[in-house]
Amino acid sequence: MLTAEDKTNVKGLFGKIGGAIEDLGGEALDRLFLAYPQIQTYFPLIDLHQGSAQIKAHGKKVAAALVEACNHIDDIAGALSKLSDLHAQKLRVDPVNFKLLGHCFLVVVAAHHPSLLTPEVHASLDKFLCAVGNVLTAKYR
Ligand code: HEG
Repeated sequence: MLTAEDKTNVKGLFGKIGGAIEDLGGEALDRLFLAYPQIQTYFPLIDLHQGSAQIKAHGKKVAAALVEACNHIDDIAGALSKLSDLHAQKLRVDPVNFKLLGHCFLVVVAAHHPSLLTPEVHASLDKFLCAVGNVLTAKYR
């Protein structure tokens, strides 16, 4: 459950990161594919070399979805409903992978914005990413 303080923290963080979040999405994916190579099997059609144009493009989409979730933080399930259908029913991504991507995203935020990621914001961002992952894996049955 995201508290009112978590929501404020996440909105504040996203506001400060601004448009740069698109690049963070791509970097998080670079780390995901390098650190956890088994995940590559979900993306047979993408050029998975670090920094590739396709990873950047996909990172933008992931980042946009995170921004959408942040903008509708009181109804993440509603905001990401179509994406939830896609991931759970079509792509059938093993839920553990959302924790790995969330972790990579958190690391990238820490690397680029160390001063923004206070322990409180860290905890709130972690909870937010977890909430997004839960929504994207909620429709398996
Ligand atoms: Mg997913 C497509 C967002 C985790 C595998 N993902 C997409 C798309 C978005 C998105 C916005 C594009 C949808 C479209 O084109 O209509 N993904 C998204 C978020 C998160 C996430 C916000 C978690 C924070 N995705 C995720 C994970 C995996 C995965 C953990 C697998 C390990 N996503 C995946 C695949 C596709 C998408 C295989 C299709 C890629 C393609 O079109 O080639």
